[in-house]
Amino acid sequence: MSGLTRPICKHSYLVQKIEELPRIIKEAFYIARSGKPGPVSIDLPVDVVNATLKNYSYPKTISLASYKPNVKGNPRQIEKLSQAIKEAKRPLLYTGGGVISSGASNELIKLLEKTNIPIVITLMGLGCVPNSHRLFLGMPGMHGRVAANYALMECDLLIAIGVRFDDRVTGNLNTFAKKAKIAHVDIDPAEIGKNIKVDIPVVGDVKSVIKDLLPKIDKREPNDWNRKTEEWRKKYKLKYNQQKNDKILPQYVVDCINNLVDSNTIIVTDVGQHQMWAALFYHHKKPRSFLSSGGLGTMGFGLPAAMGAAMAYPKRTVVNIAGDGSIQMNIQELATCAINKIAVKIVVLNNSYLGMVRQWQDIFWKKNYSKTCLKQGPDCPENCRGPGKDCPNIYRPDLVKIAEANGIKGLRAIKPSEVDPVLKEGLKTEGTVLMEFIVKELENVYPMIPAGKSINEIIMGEE
Ligand SMILES: Cc1ncc(C[n+]2csc(CCOP(=O)(O)OP(=O)(O)O)c2C)c(N)n1
Repeated sequence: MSGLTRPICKHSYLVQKIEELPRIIKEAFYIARSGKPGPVSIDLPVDVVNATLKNYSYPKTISLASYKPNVKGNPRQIEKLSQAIKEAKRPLLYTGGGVISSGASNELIKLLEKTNIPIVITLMGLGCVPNSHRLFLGMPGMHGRVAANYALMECDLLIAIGVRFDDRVTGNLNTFAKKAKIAHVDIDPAEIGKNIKVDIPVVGDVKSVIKDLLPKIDKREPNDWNRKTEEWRKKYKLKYNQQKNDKILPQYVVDCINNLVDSNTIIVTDVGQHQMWAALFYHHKKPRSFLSSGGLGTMGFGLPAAMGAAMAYPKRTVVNIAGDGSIQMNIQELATCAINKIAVKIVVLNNSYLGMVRQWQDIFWKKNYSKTCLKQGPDCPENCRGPGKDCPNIYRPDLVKIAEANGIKGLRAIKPSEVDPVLKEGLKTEGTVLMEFIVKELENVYPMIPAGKSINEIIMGEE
């Protein structure tokens, strides 16, 4: 087991003697929570589980020779960064999950206020600064906002904080932020220089580094660059047109959620198109309030993660925005919710497809919708090009019935006019509720920069 978990965990322990257990537990929690947080696995063989340890105590201190996270940034590197900010004409902040892990939102907002530097925030960082902040340009990358991507293309100083230059953000590395000097602040030295050459590396905890940086920089007034980025933000708005559609648009459902929940709400997503619509259209207000599986995004993450959030914060509303594919990965947990009274509000954006894969088949594989239609049945043509008017296959699983069979309330909206009432009823109902929204099947997430391409190859999508 420890061999299996080692490559996918931050650390893996195999307890061989019961006497080791207190030290291992103490170390495991320390490793999991410190530095760059990550899972630690403790493998307990059955003889250890059955053994008894008398008079145990946890060690008071921890000393791990090979693990000493460097919290304090090097003052000379911080000085270099402050100098670069002074000299830059077109600086840009590129921030991510590290800001949230480090609890550095307040410090980051102070940095924004003092410097007026525009900011882009990755999927894992959403909420570290509220979307409503005047300097926020949006999420960057493959499904990011145009303004955020144009800013990455044109900046002359990129201040990357708690990010990892993920390929979904950078696209083609040969053209990414080509005009910029790059500074990278991260607690994990292995992240620095991993994907991109960095001019000013700063190894340290994000919060500590920003705190040290703040007194070293002068107030910076908005300039032409601010006006330019603001112009892009106003010109390239995220849009959808529910009025023009008789089918429910997924973006509209997310927008309606915005109007009905308070700022304490925790949004949890699965993986797919719905994840991108939640990231783009939800009004993120606070850190640690948007849980999503980034990187190797795993379908089925949403419901269990939402259950964990609901158990940790029983007074906060927890909404799991899921796809009809993802929800079925761990749908058995509906019973766990019912038995343990775990209140998760599940919003399924049901497009009858593994939508994100279908979108790629649509754009890059000549609409060869292979194995992505979830209502596929025996009469389906081998190379279906999408649901024709007479599609005979309506074997879509009835999610409302599945919810009810597990002792959970199920609601469904088919027409746009039903979206708001269903959400209102679902959100005010106590306990777990599954709300199914039958959305337009072939809607795509735009804008989109195809994998490995440059920002100027962006596909804007239809009006
Ligand atoms: C466990 C797992 N299998 C496969 C994938 C690849 N994948 C990414 S998105 C996606 C489709 C998700 O479909 P759905 O949950 O219905 O969401 P939609 O894209 O339709 O919103 C798939 C298959 C994945 N991310 N995780």
